[in-house]
Amino acid sequence: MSAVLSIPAKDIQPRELTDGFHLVIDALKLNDIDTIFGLPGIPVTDLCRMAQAEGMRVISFRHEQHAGNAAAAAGFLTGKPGICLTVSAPGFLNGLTALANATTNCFPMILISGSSEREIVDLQQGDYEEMDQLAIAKPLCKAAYRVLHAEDIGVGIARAIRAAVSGRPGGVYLDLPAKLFAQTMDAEAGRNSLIKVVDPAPKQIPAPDAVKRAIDLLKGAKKPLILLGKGAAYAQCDADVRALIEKTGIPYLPMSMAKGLLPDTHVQSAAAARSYVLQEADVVMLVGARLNWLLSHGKGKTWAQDKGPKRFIQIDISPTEIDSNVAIEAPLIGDIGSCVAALVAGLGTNFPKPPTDWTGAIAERKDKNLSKMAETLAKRPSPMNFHSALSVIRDAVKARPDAIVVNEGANTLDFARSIVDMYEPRKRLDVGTWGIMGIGMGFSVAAAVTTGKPVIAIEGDSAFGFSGMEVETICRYDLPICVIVFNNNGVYRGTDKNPSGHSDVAPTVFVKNARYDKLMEAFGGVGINATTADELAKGLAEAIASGKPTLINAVIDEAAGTESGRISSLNPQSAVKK
Ligand code: ADP
Ligand code: TPW
Repeated sequence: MSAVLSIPAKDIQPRELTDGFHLVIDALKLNDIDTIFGLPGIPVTDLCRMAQAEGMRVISFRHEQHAGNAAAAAGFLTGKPGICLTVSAPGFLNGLTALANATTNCFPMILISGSSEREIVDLQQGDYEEMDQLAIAKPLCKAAYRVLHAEDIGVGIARAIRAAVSGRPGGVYLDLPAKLFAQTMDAEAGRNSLIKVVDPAPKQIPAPDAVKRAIDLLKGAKKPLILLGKGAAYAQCDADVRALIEKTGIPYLPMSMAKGLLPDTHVQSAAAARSYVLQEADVVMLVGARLNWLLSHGKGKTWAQDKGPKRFIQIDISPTEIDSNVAIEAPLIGDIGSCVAALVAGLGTNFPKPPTDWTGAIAERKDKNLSKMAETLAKRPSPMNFHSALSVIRDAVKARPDAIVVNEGANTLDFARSIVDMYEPRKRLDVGTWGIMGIGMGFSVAAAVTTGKPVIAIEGDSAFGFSGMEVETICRYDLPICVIVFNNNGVYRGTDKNPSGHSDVAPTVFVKNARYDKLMEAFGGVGINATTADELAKGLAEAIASGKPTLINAVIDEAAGTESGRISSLNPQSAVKK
């Protein structure tokens, strides 16, 4: 008999144990992740409770899609993966749209979902919430992993973090079966199994010859243009981006979520002459922006392709993005911080300023368009239209440039993007690459939770409806969010008629004169019904000053705006005349 076994039972010290629940929490905390956005239920209810008990912020939502959107926005704002936690099958599926949207937009997030018993799921024996979640998630995100043993939790979370933030950021799915949470192991072995991820998003330094190629092309340009995309905002190298723009003197256009990287009022911003510069430029440098539909794929009328092809420089971390739509003459592969710093260093002291006939022509068009816009914004029609309501918000953001603007809708989006100037980086969150509706309240909650700054959500009435129930979440956590619903009684406008004579209203029409403000009041927030620009201005100023959850129902002319806003041309047309 061995000596160990001869120790009397009363003298054996119980060993300290840990379990799956605690290992997940410890692994997240070890990697400086302090917030979970989620929705409790079997098998993650205790995980939510314990995470809170262990000092994490656990923000519970009313629907997983909004928790997922919050995680994605937190990822964009902080550069750390946002965490969304859901239950199995339906909860997982509800979170999946947000995961796919995050991946599409290159935002780092991790969707962690509980799942049912593998043995039963794989034999399809009908478990509670049975679903092969890993297989379903895989094509919709950047990476997907499942952890079956408590001792692998550290590795699973480390891999998920690295996959989310390294290279082109994106969404990662982490499948945690219910049984894993209760698995126990020795506490010290558990601690030792965790991994603190070292250098999760390693710098990628561009090759010197690629830098030289880009600078040479820029130098030779007669009409150069720089396009800043949300990748440049995400990269958090604001001073270098500004130095690149200002040292070269090249006019630039910000994509919507790159607004504020430099103040929209910057003398080199060509936003107010957008169509002109896209058509006229001869060399275009893309910085963290893809030539997708939002940029008309780099071809066609928008780019005056008939006048000859443009020459492109593209900075991106993803080598396969290059040549995706048109030929890129000078690809610059690396992280934007390193690439922009290398360009700035390579400019030297005698980099030629762009020709004054180019900058002068832009300035002339800008001045004309801006004074036309100022005239429109000064009008005070009754009822309000998009311009008069947005001019009020424009002033409010000017007064509080640290406020974060969240924006969705069709006309509400298009007009706000061009009317509401942004002054600081990463202050604008919107529908992104998909033009997805439903990000409003999730993004707003994340913005408030991660920054503590005031949030102004500019929402079409249809857009708001996708996540409207989360006003309860906003009130529950007492977040400084002012939601402004542009209420024009329908999807796009509220004027459609049912041609059939049936009493059903047209498919784009909502209940007339709805009072969205009452929704906020139902949960203890402040509701305001604004029928004039003055009422809107007063309500918004009070909301920002008080920091109280507020919803302003801004009554907008139901005939204002256009179908689908600025992208009407994407609507397929029927050839059949009735
Ligand atoms: P926008 O919609 O503003 O035009 P996109 O989402 O189309 O922007 O493009 C963002 C691009 O930025 C993506 O191609 C992505 O690979 C790239 N990107 C994201 N983060 C970085 C980074 N840190 N360094 C370099 N490129 C990045
Ligand atoms: C997930 C299609 C694009 S814009 C929009 C819808 C339904 C709403 C427009 O009405 P709204 O805006 O918000 O009242 P406004 O400013 O013109 O008055 N489902 C998803 N995403 C999209 N993009 C749609 C549907 C859509």
